[in-house]
Amino acid sequence: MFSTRLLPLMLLAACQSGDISVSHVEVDNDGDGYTVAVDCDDAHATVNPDAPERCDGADND
Ligand SMILES: [Ca+2]
Ligand SMILES: [Ca+2]
Repeated sequence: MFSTRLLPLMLLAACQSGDISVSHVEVDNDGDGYTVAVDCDDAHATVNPDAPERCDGADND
């Protein structure tokens, strides 16, 4: 009975740590620390939600 009570917890832990199928929103293509879910330009590391807005015509934040 000990193992049957632990099994759901083990499956849950495995799902959280090893499932990469749900991680497309967690991909950080430019490596700036912001995933595609929050990074408005995931092709440029200088563009992220914490980047200062600069007068260069680009939307830096
Ligand atoms: Ca990024
Ligand atoms: Ca970016």
